[in-house]
Amino acid sequence: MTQFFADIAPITYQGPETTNALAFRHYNPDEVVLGKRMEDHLRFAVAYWHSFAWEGGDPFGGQTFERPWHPQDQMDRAKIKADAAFEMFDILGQPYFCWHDADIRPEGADFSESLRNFEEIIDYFLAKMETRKTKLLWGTANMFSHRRWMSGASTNPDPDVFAYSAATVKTCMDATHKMGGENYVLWGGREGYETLLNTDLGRELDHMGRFLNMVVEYKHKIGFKGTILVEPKPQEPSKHQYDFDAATCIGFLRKYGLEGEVKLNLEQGHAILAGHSFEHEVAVAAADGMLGSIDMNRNDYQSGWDTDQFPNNVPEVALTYYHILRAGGLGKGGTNFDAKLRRQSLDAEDLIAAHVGGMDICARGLKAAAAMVEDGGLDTALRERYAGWDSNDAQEMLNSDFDAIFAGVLSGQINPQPKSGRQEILENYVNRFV
Ligand code: XLS
Ligand code: NI
Ligand code: NI
Repeated sequence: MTQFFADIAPITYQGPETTNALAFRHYNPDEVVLGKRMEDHLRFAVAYWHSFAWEGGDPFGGQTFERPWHPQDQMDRAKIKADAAFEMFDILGQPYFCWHDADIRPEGADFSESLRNFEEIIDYFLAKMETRKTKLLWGTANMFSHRRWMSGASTNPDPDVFAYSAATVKTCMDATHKMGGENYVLWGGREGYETLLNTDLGRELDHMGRFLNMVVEYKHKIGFKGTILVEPKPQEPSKHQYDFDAATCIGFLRKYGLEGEVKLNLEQGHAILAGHSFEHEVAVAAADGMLGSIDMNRNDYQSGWDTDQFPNNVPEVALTYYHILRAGGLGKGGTNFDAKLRRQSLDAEDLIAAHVGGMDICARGLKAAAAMVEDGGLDTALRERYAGWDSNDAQEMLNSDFDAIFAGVLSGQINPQPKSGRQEILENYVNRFV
């Protein structure tokens, strides 16, 4: 036992009426929602980087947190960090967690030392996982923090960095595979540009497309059964990122022949940065069968950067899970809290409370979404709105051509009559559930 979470008992479900600040009011893992346990719907994951590697810095100031595993440059402290992380997983009953290589091991003097550190920590994790329920939702490579990645990883103008990226992703895929990870994620924070004055955009996209094909080829070579996921984000840290949003990623995957192999990991804050709602991103991915997993956080609507706060808005979360349920659920994906404390939230208790609150908000959202699915009101409204397309004439029109359609319209048989979109009525309907 580390002393970090010493006074905090495992969190239990106590129902909506409890006044206990460290209890679940809505997240009841065994409660059955639409025929499935809540835990199996939501598949929560802790993000190692925000909860254990981030030190509380922002662009104007450095570290605010003081943790027993700081500074994070030694293997013994990386193990103390792992001990604390797994204690938190136990306290919360977390089914999953996610890591970047750089979150879990200190950087070595060269590639091989970094790899040795990484492999030692992976084995340290594996020993802990033998006696616990917590599994790996996904692993990923941090190819954006160290200065070598400043001009990109697979899109770097320097082929040596492409090579370093390939070797790095190979090691992270190997570790994810060894840990039984259910997905592997690629988020390209520096895969984009600062200025087009120094950027050959077409060449960089081709390199990224080839790189992602190598990821898929390697997945099959080692027999990894998890899903490869790309995580869209429009900007930050790069001025422009190639994986801008779900629609852009889907076009990219098609262009490079990857649509059957790669799905999307969608993040709420990234959706907002791209000028979308989260449910828009989920609906776009679902429409193409590319919904993989979600990173759950919320962004500040005023600040214009990725604030990565824990979710606390039930209506937003409910509509997101509504679209997830309508798409058949998260499958092998999950709800990863890619969310961090505010830098003034110094205590171990803050870290637990943030997750408890996030899990409760998601549970409330899921229950509201499930109630809407069961009630079927939105489905009925959609069916009625598109009912005209159920007729044979309408279906035949899709197989005809402009001349045939033109003849029908000219004859006066077709005379469109506008109908209400009923938006306010539908918004009022949703408010009955959230
Ligand atoms: C950053 C991203 C990152 C990915 C994993 O904004 O959300 O945390 O989820 O590299
Ligand atoms: Ni993010
Ligand atoms: Ni993310």
